Amino acid sequence: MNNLLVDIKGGVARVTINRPQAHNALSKETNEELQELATELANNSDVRVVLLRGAGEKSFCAGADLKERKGVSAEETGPYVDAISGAIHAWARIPQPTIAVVNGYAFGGGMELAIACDIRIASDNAVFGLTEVKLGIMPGAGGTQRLPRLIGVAAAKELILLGKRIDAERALAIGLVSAVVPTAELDAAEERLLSDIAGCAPLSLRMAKEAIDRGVEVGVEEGLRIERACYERTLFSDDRNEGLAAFAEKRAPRFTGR
Ligand code: CO8
Repeated sequence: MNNLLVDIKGGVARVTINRPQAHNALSKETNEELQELATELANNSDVRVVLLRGAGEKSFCAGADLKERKGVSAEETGPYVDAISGAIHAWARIPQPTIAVVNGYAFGGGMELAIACDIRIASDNAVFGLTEVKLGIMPGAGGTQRLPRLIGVAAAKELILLGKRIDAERALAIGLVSAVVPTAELDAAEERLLSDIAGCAPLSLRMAKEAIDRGVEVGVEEGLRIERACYERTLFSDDRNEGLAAFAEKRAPRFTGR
């Protein structure tokens, strides 16, 4: 891939948007690669968890590639915006847990990509913003839908309707990120999360994620039915038997994902 670095090892897929000269902005090709990769990762049963970050220390991702976009003709606009929204929605559909490691600016589509992930941690120099209203557009790749579900309607409206840029400390206060650490400690924070996740059964993680993601879209009764169906997928799994055996034998479980 020309714009992404991908390293898959020990069940962990580390993906880096590698356009530091453009603050990791989302060119059409980057979006196509992100979408293709999301599908590949979703179908890779060896991958237990996916990490996403931006190259360098300045930016996670500065959103749509505004320079490229300026040259896009009226006829090309449809496929162009489909590429960015398609990439971000594909990322949200990855069934394994996804973690955005926000190492700097996350603006526009970059912030939409971060909120399409399950967990976000940030460096203390991170800045978040859905800045689209300042550019004559509006968030169109999930920003108006995923952000209110994450942080509530009032806080989401404040950010979106003012095109406001907020720092990492405020992002933590409103629940947009779960941890903020100095840039130099970001790798260690990432490792702690990975180590926590390594102790969890992969199928349990997928099923719990599916129950949450589908459940928030429906009423509680329907949500409870979804939860039960997902629960039953874990109930008859090898990992459930392994979890019980490990508890009885006072040892760490060896989960296989089956
Ligand atoms: N696209 C392309 N190039 C960029 C972008 C970008 N988004 N951001 C920065 N760059 C480039 C600059 O043009 C500059 O290039 P050059 O060196 O050739 O002049 C280089 O990166 C360095 O940038 P700066 O000199 O500006 O660096 P600073 O450190 O001063 O500032 C910022 C960095 C804060 C990131 C600043 O560049 C900035 O504010 N960028 C714009 C951020 C923004 O508003 N993003 C939102 C874009 S809109 C969007 O994402 C909409 C998605 C909607 C999807 C809808 C689908 C249906």
